[in-house]
Amino acid sequence: MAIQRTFSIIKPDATKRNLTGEIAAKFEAAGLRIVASKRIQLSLAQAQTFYGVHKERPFFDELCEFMISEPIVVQVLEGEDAIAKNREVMGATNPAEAAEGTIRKEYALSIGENSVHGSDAPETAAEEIAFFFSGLELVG
Ligand code: DAT
Ligand code: MG
Repeated sequence: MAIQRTFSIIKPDATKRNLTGEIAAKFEAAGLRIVASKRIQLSLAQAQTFYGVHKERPFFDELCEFMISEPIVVQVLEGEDAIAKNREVMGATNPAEAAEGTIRKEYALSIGENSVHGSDAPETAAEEIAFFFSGLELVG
């Protein structure tokens, strides 16, 4: 498997509880290099665009309100098989189903307030990285 880049968000529930460093340490311990990182606060329109694929889902409004409730940390992670590796480190969407040692098992509060986002495929990773970062901000 080749070196890939994936897009990550440390979500409001985690930034609010000062977990940014602990979560970033888990990415690094898994062999993922943080090649871009910034703390931002999304507007409602940005959150709705980012999660547009979920706009028909019953939790969409709640999800967008949550994502704008506090600052977030957006990052680009690079490494061997980075998309799948990051999803593995994150754990299942629902923390009740997440494996031991995963970020969501350790830190997530609920299925909605689940501490991290990670891209699910090469196409979405490329789109999500381009939504938040310019090429100049990616320092491999
Ligand atoms: P993931 O973040 O694991 O890729 P997803 O893409 O299916 O999961 O959903 C995006 C986010 O939407 C998820 O991280 C939290 C929220 N969400 C998903 N299912 C939910 C549900 N049943 N109730 C509340 N929020 C939900
Ligand atoms: Mg997803």
